Amino acid sequence: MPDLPLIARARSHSASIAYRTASQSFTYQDLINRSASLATALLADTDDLNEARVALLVPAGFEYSASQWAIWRAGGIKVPICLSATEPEWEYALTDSGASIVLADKSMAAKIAPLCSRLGVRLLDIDSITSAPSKTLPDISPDRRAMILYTSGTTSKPKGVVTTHANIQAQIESLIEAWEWSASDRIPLFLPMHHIHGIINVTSCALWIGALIEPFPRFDLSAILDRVLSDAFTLFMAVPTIYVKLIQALESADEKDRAAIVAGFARLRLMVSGSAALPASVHEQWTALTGQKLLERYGMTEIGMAISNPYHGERRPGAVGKALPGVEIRLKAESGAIITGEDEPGEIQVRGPGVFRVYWNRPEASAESFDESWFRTGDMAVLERGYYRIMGRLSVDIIKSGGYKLSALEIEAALLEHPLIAECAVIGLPDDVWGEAVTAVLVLKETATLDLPTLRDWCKGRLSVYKVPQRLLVVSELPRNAMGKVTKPAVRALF
Ligand code: MCA
Ligand code: AMP
Repeated sequence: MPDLPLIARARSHSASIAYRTASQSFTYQDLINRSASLATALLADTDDLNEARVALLVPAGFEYSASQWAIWRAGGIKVPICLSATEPEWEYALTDSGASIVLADKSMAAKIAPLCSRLGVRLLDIDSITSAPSKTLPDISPDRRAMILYTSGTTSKPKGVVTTHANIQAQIESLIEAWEWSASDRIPLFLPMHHIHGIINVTSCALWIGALIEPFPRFDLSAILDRVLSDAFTLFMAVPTIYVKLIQALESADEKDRAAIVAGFARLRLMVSGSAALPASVHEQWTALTGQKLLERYGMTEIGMAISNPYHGERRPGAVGKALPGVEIRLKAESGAIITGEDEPGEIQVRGPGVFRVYWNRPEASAESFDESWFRTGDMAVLERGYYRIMGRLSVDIIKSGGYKLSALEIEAALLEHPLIAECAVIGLPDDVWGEAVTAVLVLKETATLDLPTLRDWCKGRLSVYKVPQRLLVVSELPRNAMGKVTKPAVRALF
């Protein structure tokens, strides 16, 4: 039976190193073998998972990718969930996706076991699975659904973005071509593995081409800088917040250290920024420090990467470049007209083989997100001298903080559970490090008082750390329009 293309490709570079840490290396053959064992355990006494949803709760690294391949080779749909999410957030992802299995490593398994037993979900601890004899694995067609990624949007709760194997392959091949990935590339991995940036741009591209990944348990600045110094990498991909943190670190380093680290960065073949707007000032500061011109690109969970500055040619600060290979872009004006010239802003709409199928179990939201065959991103852009420039989002209820997309509505719903909060409005305010800072404007119940540390403390266990408000303003009433509706621009004007 034919292998999934990514497995067939891995066989062709089976002896190369796929993952390397300070203490261990794993080859592509190790990935093939380990994923076969895990797939066998997942299948138990069935022949095919037939698109059963398998939630993945494994830290970034060899075992994560082996687990991902195992789910796919067994015929399941991978639902990666955030390692640091709260129990209510995990419960939502498991119940919304209808996951029947959770695949976790030993330490995460211990944390999620009570939830699994409450929900009646099978929990498989990968550390308890040694090299089981591998059974015959099912034939997987490219049209089969492969992944559900939860993304926040204009609805309170995150929606599950469903992509097929063919969608994922198209997303990978587009980046391999545009950014000239090769088997000799080496890339650090420090991004979360429940979002496309870490899953597709870093690991899937690397594993497709036979490159090497060096995983870090978290964004550990000094460990990463150490490895940059040792020329461990050829490629580097990060969100703008990380570049801001790198600049701060370099500026506070002593002269000798700074010169050595800067020289390390200067030797990289390519450094990419994305997931949120890279301020032109950060782009320029990075070039001034290292001589590297960051390549900024634009993407979205629903479509993969869509627009990119070129690998060869001008990388323009403040702009995201042109459509990537295989991706069609159009701008649609508020009037409904398709924009054909430059300098006129419109909504970015995207078409191509990488674009997702539907939101899981949400036919209405799925239908609304397409304009005929074009996906409506909700982002505004303008074409200037041949390059797209992102102007912002159509919805005020979407916040981007540290590269994470957050729903103001979801945070508001959580805050309204607080016994002292009568009303609230959540907005994102510009922030030099995080891009936007989650900001809560509250009306408290009579005579109540609440300060930011107390509110943040209360949020722990309810909201992931990056959703917890960073700023707080208490008011006696929220600004409303004539219809009585809270108006976010007026809330913003309070600052
Ligand atoms: C954490 N902290 C924050 C935030 N997050 N403060 C303000 N705003 C935030 N968003 C605080 C914590 O409360 C903590 O405070 C301190 O920062 C350290 O927290 P930690 O989580 O350890 O932070 P970090 O490790 O330094 O994380 C920063 C990070 C991370 C590495 C930039 O946010 C990250 O990995 N972001 C990437 C997300 C991503 O991959 N997005 C791509 C989505 P205290 O010290 O007081 O406790 S995919 C996408 O967008 C599309 C497809 C695309 O185009 O890529
Ligand atoms: P996500 O849902 O996490 O995939 O986030 C996708 C969103 O991130 C897009 O709709 C944009 O709003 C934003 N985004 C991604 N890349 C960029 C970029 N280079 N510049 C501005 N916004 C970006």
